[in-house]
Amino acid sequence: MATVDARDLRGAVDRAMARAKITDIHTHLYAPCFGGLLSWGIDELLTYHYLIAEFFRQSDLPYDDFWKLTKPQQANAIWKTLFIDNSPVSEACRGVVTVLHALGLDVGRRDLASYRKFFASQTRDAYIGLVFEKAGIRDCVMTNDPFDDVERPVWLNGYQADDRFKAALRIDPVLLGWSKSWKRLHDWGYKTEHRLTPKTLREMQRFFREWATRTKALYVGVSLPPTFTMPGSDPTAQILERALLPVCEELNLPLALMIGVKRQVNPQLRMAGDGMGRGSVEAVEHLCAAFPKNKFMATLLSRENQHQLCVAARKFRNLLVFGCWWFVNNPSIIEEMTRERLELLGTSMIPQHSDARVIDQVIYKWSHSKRIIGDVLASKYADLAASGWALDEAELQRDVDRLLGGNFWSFLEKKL
Ligand code: FIX
Ligand code: ZN
Repeated sequence: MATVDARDLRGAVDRAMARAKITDIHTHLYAPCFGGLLSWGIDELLTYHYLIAEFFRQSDLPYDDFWKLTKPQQANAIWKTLFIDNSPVSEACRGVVTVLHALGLDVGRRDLASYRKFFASQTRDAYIGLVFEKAGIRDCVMTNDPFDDVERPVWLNGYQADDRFKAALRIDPVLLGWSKSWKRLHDWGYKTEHRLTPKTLREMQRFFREWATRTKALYVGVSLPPTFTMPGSDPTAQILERALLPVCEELNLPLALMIGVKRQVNPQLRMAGDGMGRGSVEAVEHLCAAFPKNKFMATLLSRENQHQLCVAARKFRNLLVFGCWWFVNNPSIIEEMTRERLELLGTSMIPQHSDARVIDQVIYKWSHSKRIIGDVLASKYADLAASGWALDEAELQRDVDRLLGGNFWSFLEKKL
């Protein structure tokens, strides 16, 4: 292939990104067989918990009065408050505008009723294909929770594979709430008790093994509070060390550590009520060093953790940094994180995931992020070109393919 023209680096990056088969490695989307768990459409977009948090900043409506509204009524209130009475400049608000525009709807009319008519004319399964195509993603990874009473029965009886929706086994209740979750495992036939006896640990491992196998999980995931530390004698540390990590090593499954979430800092906001704090990169370093045959993916919620996490990743080949998670998934911070990652890690990282909860969101989360990632990548290539480096088009495509999916899939294959 030809050398990339240094005057057209940005265009070449865009074309490479358009050709890339993107894997969205962390979402809250669901395959069609999970029915109503898969959210889509304008009222779901408008009642996304990010927008609910922003709504309450601009409205004096009592929390309980909002929660009594139907979803369309909530969407109407959010639309009026955040899009009509105020300009939708926040990332989550702009995302809705991006989605409507990408679907060919006239956002200039600001006519919510007409948008509802469009969505009402869609069939869900055809719409999924349209959204994936517009977002330019090939497949995504779900967040699969055996403790979810709606999701679990589908896995036990009724799951239908859809290659666009891969699984990840999410086990927060085990790692963070063992005092309660041991009983649920016991009800499901695992001989567990609250005390972490050898038998309980063996049965917990059977649970991990059976669910990782049942779901064909690509990785195991957990979100952890800013206070998460390792090593430790607390149940979280003990379960990680003595039960979960040996199974992850046995099955060659990465453990995705998502650190920094403070759940329910304002319970009146319900799912919108989670906050964040600065986490401990030392805990990640300890795990990578103490478990050299385990693979770890990590994303941290605090901007203040990002540089240290990149340096930690330079020390451990069993650590793969990924995404601009949640409260750092904003253009100003995505730009900074992508730049420092490329400067410290080269292309050995995963710049983004969407965390989409409503399938339409992948359109905006990816278009907004690809623009920023493309800008930063092109600027790094320009720096190279300024030093005389001639970039081959095939090399550019190779880099982009790796960043947008390839690094993830090769990390899954990696044997330590
Ligand atoms: O723990 C997580 O997977 C978080 O991403 C979610 O809890 C959070 O609600 C979210 O969707 C953020 O984008
Ligand atoms: Zn998430």
